[in-house]
Amino acid sequence: MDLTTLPTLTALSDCVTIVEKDDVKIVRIIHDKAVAGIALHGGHVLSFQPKGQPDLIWMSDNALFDGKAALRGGIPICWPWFGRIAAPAHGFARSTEWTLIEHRENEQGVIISLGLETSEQTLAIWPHHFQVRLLVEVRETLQITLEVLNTDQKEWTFSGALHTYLNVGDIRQTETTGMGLEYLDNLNHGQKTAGTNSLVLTDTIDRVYTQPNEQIQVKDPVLNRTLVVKNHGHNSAVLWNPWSQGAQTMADMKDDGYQTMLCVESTWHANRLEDGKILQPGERYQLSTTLSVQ
Ligand code: TA6
Repeated sequence: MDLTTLPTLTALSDCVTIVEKDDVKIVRIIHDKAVAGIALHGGHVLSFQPKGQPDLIWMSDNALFDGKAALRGGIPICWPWFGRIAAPAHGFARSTEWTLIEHRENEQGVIISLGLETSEQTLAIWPHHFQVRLLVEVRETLQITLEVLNTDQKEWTFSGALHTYLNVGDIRQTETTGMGLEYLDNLNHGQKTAGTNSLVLTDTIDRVYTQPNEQIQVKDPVLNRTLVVKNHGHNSAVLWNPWSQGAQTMADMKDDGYQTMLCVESTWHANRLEDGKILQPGERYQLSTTLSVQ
């Protein structure tokens, strides 16, 4: 997504400005090492372009920047749950306004910190007290860390994902390795299945890999690069592409949008809300992902 043409609302420093697209405010970073953008709506990374590279992140041309809907593409923050185990799907964090807490920069890059806390609105959906920080570190690589803190008197459980949409030249020529072998197949009632190490997609896929390698590699001969994804604090990694039949059902994705995207997600997966990761009062937990070009 080209952020450079969006008009500036406020300049926060030499590298960091607040810009606006339709009804969504965006923290825009223009640094020697990379250009990036994070929407305050959803705490959603929209773009990450290290110098000399096409965007690592895919954004839908039809994404709705109305400040209400979750944005299609980018890195949606799925929290406090992943999937459709409660409503709204993938939790409320991706469709809630976050606050800009801090920005820092040096010659290596820029660090942005966003926050989300309990409000009447969140309590109506999920009756627990929390504080969440999203640390976005924009350098030659992109690192995103979601840190959740239980500020309640009682324990609660959560699941979630950093639901990264990677930008690829042609999905049919893209080879993914490192997802591990065992997966739960969401296209077959979550059935536990044994897979292969190398994946070149020819149809829709929606899988929760339960034993991913430390590094996942996405080899893209069209853009002539290999993307490397390193996740931490996860219990699984999700691979998703809706293919043409899925894209046709989504108003915020063009029919051919699936051809240039692949979701590789850092996930804490649970089949039910109550089976999620337990967090005691005062306890913190971090889920992160790092993207780089090899
Ligand atoms: O992460 C894969 C997935 O959970 C799929 O099942 C698919 O529906 C996708 O996320 C997108 O979900 P969304 O609610 O953004 O349409």
